[in-house]
Amino acid sequence: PQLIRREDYRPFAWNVPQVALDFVLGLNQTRITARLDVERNPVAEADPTLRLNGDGLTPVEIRVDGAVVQSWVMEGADLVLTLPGEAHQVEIVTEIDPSANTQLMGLYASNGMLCTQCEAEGFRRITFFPDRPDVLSTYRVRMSGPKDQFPVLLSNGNHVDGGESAEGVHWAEWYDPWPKPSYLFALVAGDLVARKDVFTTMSGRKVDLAVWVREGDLGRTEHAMESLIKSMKWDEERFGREYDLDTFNIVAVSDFNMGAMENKGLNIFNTKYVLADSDSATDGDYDGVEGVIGHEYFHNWSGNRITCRDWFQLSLKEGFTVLRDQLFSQDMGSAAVKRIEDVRVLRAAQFPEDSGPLAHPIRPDSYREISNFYTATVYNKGAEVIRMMRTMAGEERFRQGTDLYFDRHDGEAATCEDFVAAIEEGAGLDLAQFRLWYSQAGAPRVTVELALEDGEAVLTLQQSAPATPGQSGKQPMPIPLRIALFDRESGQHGGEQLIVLTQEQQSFRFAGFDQLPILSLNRGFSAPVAIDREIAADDLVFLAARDDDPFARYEAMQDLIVGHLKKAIGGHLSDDDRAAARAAIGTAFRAILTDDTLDDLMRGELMILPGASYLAEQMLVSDPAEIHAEREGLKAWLGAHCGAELQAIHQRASGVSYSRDAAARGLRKVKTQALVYLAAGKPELAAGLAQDQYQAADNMTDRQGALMVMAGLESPDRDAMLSDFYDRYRDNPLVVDKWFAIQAQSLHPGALRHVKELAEHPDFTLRNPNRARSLYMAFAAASPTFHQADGEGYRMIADVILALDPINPQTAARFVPFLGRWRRIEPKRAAMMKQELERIAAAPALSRDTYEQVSRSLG
Ligand code: B3K
Ligand code: ZN
Repeated sequence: PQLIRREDYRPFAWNVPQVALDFVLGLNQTRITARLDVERNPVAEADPTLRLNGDGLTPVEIRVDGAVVQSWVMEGADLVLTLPGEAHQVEIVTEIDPSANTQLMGLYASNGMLCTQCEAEGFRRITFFPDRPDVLSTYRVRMSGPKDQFPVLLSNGNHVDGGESAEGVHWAEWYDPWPKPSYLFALVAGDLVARKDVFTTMSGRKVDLAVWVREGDLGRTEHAMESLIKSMKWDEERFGREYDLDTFNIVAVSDFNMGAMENKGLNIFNTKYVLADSDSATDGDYDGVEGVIGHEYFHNWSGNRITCRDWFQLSLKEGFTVLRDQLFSQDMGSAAVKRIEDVRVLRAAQFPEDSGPLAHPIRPDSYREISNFYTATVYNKGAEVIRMMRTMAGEERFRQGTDLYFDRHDGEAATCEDFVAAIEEGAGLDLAQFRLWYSQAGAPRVTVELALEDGEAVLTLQQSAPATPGQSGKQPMPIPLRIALFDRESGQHGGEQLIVLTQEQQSFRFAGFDQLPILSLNRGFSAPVAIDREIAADDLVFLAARDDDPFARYEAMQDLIVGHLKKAIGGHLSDDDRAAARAAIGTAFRAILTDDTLDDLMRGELMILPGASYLAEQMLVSDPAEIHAEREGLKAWLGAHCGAELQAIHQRASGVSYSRDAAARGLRKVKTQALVYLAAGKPELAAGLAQDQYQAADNMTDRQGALMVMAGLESPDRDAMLSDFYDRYRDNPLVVDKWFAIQAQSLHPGALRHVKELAEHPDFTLRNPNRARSLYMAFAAASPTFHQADGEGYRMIADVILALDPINPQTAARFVPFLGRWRRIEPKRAAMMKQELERIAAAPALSRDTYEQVSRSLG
């Protein structure tokens, strides 16, 4: 497959101001007539050929200006026409079989309904078209089909007309007045019901809102609708963005490759991010729904009104929209807890990507398959990069920057450079050097030294960025660090400051210290960097207990634990040293468990141990079994050492009836956290408590928490609890997904065997992405047995990739990074992982998606 380069971008030779699509719908056969008004693009190099992308299509009929033509050619999958004049009308008929579309890209059937997914390049599986984000058109869409099968017919924009055309056949016409690229096109036809509401925008316009689901799911749509209304309001208040159509539709679909899609006026969602009620959704699921509904809604401005010039600019819409959804969730709940969660996600998913074979800048330079670049780097690091601009500008000036961006580029297909230039001007920042964050991959490492010189605290920082594929010798980048210096006597600091490290090495001096202060650094995680510093365990214990920045407090606790585990994993600890380190951690941990000033949501956050993948990041090469053993060992020690406090927490949190307020959520969080530690330290006691928690549960958070803990134990009650859960929820696919995932990611030593057995379960299928992920993604990401010494976990995941690739390449390719980390794993396992990658590479007819990921991982 061909390598596509950012520097090769050229505008398209033709504009397509208007598109009219006519769909004659059927599950097994849909006929599409596409009428494109095309005219030469004055800013592009003149070219009489019109190249229309296709993927698996054959033209049934082609007309130019009303007359059938034969003078077209196929070049690969694309259709090429030669057009003599300045402007023409091109009409193309195609036929497709949605029921055979297992890739879930383009128009496909799901559960008897029809729906679309076009980003990034799915539209070309429906009709021939310049399927690139810089070709913007207005769309008029007519659909017709059997009324009993497809009573609801939806597309982008506003419903303009409809009726019955024959006995039992009806049609609808939708018109979207906002020019958009083809990737934002959407269509839904099916037997659906809606929860409806109305939103009045800031200028007083009424918008009809609807959340469409299958009939039995209507009772689980309240939270989605509330989240949508909150999002609309929030975007008006925080970013001055108003909605721009008369209708906003959300449709929930159970077969979906990712979370959701921001199609103009018609968002299509994975059911996982729409449906929620207390019986079937955890607190985390509720947050997921709110966050994703917000994210897709916010795309209406950051993505749809202003879209991307080309796919290399993906972070323009995704990084910015992730930042917007993060800020939204911060405002809707606990800002501190949300920030910690976002950093945890970044460290678990993005840091490993940035330090492995798939590392790429947030604005990549080349790709073979764009689906592979919807990554944690483009999304989450992209958000961090924009957050840094916001930190440097301050909230108000940042808003002036985004206002300018929205004003200046409304209606355009823009670039990351356009965004940076608008923020630079609007916020009044100099971002010349900052632009390196868009072009350099890899997380910078900052080394820290603090010294006392003549009554001044001298902070010396040094930055270095690791080499990444295709990039060595990096330049220093501006790194904004929020810091505070705590006086040892008073335990206070004299105010937070923002310093920006711009050089490779730089010293900052702070007057008025006759004793070395305790440094609180990168508060709020103001920069997405790794910090390297020697700091006394006592100072970390102080910060973990006393820092007034909640993130810094969390970080101190993490540092304390990471520092210890790193040494322990290397086997460099004497028994005495281990005991001393554990004692320090135990002191800090107990303080967290018993601090009355902490709210429980925050307490629950502070209790979480650094994840295995974050720990692995700290070492050049590591042994997953050692990491697991040391991490679990510490957990067990804490569980035993703080057993009484943990039990007290569990008891305090039990018997409180369900509510969604922060206090009740906090209690549920610490309840299961306490159980997790007790399970490690006092397994028999924990099994009993898990049983109580499960039986008493009046909500999914408690029930799932208890089951998760039980699934990791060798308890006689384990099987019964798992069966009970399954029997109770067998008709709810999202909860059955949980049931698969809980077993796949459990701490049980037999997890690999369980996964193999579950693959034979009648409810298991590779064809549904949620289900495939619930078993195998959960396993590869979390089960210690993925790294089983005999390589069986690696073999199984490689087999899954090979089996899934012909069905759904996009989803198959998502499993490759788990094997791709081989260079960072101890040699024996590394060899086995590499061997599996080679086995995949050797398979015939590999998809572009999987081929690209495997070859980068081996390269
Ligand atoms: N923009 C879509 C992602 C599409 C992924 C295509 N492989 C959802 C989102 O980020 O909002
Ligand atoms: Zn997005």
